[in-house]
Amino acid sequence: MRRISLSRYLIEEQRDKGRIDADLRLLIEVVARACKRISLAIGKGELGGVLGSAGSENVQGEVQKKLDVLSNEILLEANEWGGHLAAMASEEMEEPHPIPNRFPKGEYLLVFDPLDGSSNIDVNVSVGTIFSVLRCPEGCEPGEAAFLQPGCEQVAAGYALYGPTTLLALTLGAGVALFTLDRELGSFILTGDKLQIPAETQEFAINMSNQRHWEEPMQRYVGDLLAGVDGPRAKDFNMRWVASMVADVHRILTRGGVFMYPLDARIAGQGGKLRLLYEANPMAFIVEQAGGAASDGHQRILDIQPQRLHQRIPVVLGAKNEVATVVAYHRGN
Ligand code: AHM
Ligand code: MG
Repeated sequence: MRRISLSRYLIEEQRDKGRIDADLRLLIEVVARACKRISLAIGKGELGGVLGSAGSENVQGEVQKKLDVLSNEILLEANEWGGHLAAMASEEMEEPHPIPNRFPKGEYLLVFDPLDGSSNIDVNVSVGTIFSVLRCPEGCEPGEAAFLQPGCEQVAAGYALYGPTTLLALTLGAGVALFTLDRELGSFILTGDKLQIPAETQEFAINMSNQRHWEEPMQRYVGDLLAGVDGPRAKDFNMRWVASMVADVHRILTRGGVFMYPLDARIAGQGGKLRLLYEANPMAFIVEQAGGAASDGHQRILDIQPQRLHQRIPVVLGAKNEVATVVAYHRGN
């Protein structure tokens, strides 16, 4: 593997492969730079005074952590002035964030969950940033309607994982590349390319404590996994749950598996737990680009037409054959 920097990787994608234009290259560079700042802030922990609650709530009524607010501000500030964006939308803000008039505007829309898995911050467990890039439809004001595009329209998506190492996974629609942050150099260096998720797996990720609230097909599916070698699946399954989607999805990109956050009777009214635009779509794009699949239990996530900016949906993603099995249980097969 050529140990090239993210900058060189993006230049080659633009100049040699013609896959991206200069604005998209700049956009990804700026997002990556913002992720480095977030990584630094997280790394300081208690010493940086960034742990704990911010004393506010976001649009979904969830308590915001100081790092939720800080990460959101870092991403907004970094991306406002470059001239590559028409607007941004964030899990932490009710309305899309327009580009201030003093700056030029571009044709892209940036969507992000600035700090995913933030319940893990205070216990020093991995968290991440998830982002997705869309084109602003021509002649469309960059308000909420501009963002309501199905995930198959994404031109890029990625996540930064703030774990023992800080990683950046990126897709530009032609496979998934992985970069590791060299903390001394301050650069993301290519350490994985064309990542592939094996079609079969014996490992699943789900919050088992919600079992009694799931719909019948999911109860039956997980029940059959737990029955192991003596059950209908005739093999033993292992389970992992970090409760940071970025970390759980990254494990699946690294060693396979299936991740599920199904519909739950307590949250059925809101459609699920995870957000379509900020979490499900970018992760579904990445997983499909690595040969996996992503479904809401019935249909391909990337085909879903969003109705609202903060829409939530059930999510099943990872090993292609295992996702197909979950869909088959939902069909009653
Ligand atoms: P967040 O964006 O508010 O952090 O919520 C999303 C997170 C995901 O990272 C993770 O998969 C899930 O919520 C964990 O939920 P739970 O605490 O119910 O296990
Ligand atoms: Mg999140």
